[in-house]
Amino acid sequence: MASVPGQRVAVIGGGGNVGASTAFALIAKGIPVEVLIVDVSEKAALGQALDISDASFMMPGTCRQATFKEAGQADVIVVTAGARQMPDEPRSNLIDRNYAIIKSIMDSLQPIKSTAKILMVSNPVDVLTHIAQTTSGLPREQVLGSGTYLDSGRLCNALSDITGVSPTSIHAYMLGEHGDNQFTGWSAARIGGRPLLDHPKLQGVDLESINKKIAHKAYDIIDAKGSTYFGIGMCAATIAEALLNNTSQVFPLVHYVESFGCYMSWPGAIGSDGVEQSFDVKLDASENEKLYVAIKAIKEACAKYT
Ligand code: 6V0
Repeated sequence: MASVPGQRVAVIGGGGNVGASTAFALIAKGIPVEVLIVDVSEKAALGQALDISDASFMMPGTCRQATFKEAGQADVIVVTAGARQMPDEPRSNLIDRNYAIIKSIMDSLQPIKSTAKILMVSNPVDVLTHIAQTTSGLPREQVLGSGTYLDSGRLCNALSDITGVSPTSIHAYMLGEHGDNQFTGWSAARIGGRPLLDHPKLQGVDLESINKKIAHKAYDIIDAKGSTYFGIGMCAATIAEALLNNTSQVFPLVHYVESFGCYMSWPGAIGSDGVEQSFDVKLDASENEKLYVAIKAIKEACAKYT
């Protein structure tokens, strides 16, 4: 099939579940983009590319297998390569295994297009975003991670069930680390221009039980079916779409937050230059304590890899 002239998204690790789900979501969203599937397992990459290209004949996008060198010239490079969590394994355990993988990928992609944006999805995503930036050589604002966007979506879905308001009209974020040190920014959350916690249907609701449900959802899915991929695939495709279309939408994404001196999941507006704005979220004292715990954990983990 003829390729679409225009923008390209490369998915590194596209032979696996999260990468293939991301590639499929890019096509299914109807984005006029050429999706390049790259994987250390060329057979897996070929299989996913052929299968997804079957789904693309009625859509404006196309999908094919590609080399690391071609991927380095893409407009958005999504990285989903790496080891995944085992049942009950914390995301932080993956770091040593995935550090070597990310470094070798950044070497194989060189020379990377100077305007490319790298979107990290592999876990632990906060630390691996830092590693991708230092090993890719791209400016900080062009390297970001999917962070707590998926967790925030889970939160908005849970709040929608309680309040009866569409999840897209609930402005609430999971913040901090995408992992065991994430927390809900309850005091900054809004619904219909009002503080979320003033909503009548949230009175008397145990907020801690919502937090626990959100934080544990990935483990529940892994326990039931081995791994999570559809939700994160749609999130990664949505972020890539915002970068390609220069939408300046706000997402809770891993990016370098100057005032914290580290990468972490925090609301930022993104467009064709990458992360364009980072927001100063006002939290209450107990949330600030959780924030400092997350900053400390991420900085300690990153210190090994500078
Ligand atoms: P998977 O299905 O095992 O796929 C991983 C793919 O990476 C495989 O096809 C491998 O062949 C490939 N791979 C390994 N090394 C390389 C390399 N050097 N170059 C290119 N490809 C390589 O795992 P799955 O897709 O389930 O998970 C991938 C990553 O996503 C893991 O790190 C997960 O922890 C992470 N997730 C992140 C989420 C998030 O919210 N950020 C959510 C779910 C999973």
